[in-house]
Amino acid sequence: MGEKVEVFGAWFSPFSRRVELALKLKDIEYDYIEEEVYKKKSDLLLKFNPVYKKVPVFVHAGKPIAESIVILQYIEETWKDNPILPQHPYHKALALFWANFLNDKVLPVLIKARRSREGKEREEAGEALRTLEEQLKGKKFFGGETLGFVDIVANFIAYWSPAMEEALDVQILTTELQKLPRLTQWCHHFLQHPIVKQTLPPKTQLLAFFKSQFGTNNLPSK
Ligand SMILES: N[C@@H](CCC(=O)N[C@@H](CS)C(=O)NCC(=O)O)C(=O)O
Repeated sequence: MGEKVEVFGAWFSPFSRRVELALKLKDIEYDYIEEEVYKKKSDLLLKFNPVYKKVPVFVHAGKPIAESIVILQYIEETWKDNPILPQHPYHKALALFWANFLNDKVLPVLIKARRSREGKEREEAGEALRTLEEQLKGKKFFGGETLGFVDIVANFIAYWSPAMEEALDVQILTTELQKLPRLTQWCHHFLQHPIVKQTLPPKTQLLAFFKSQFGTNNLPSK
């Protein structure tokens, strides 16, 4: 497949890094274009993702696709080598179910709990994380022995959310993880993966960015 592959991303974005991780796992060469999403979005980004105006945007042979999970599915269907999803339709559907659970449930409840710092939101986050803990019974990664689609989507649990908590001096995920040995082990395996390591932004830079962007002065009062 000789057509041009481009990723419009942001260095700090876990969503952009999901796409880069999938491409690296499949050994696909791509051009990376850094977007200043919180300063000035480029005309090209607005043209390619007029609905959400967010990164990542994946452009294959000039054709844009937005939303990291949709992009990952496209990559998987286009480049069949080194699959990241199971082949069987049922197992594939389950992987997509858990990927969506991570994006639509776990991520929002962690953000909500971090903002409110109240018991109810904390409990909701704990419950979502315990559900993930159950999924890891007898497994190294969500997909089994090798890192796959669900692990890629879960990247924020291992790196970005703990960094955000450190930057903002909140302990939601960090506290829950102490009670969740499988998820803690999963974080460890994920972070130790040689290709994952290539996609993690430098910690000090990330902490400084989170502090400046989302620090106390920028948080809603409740
Ligand atoms: N659901 C999207 C989320 C993408 C997203 O939130 N991107 C952020 C950067 S981490 C962004 O571009 N924000 C710019 C904005 O909100 O205007 C995905 O999975 O790709």
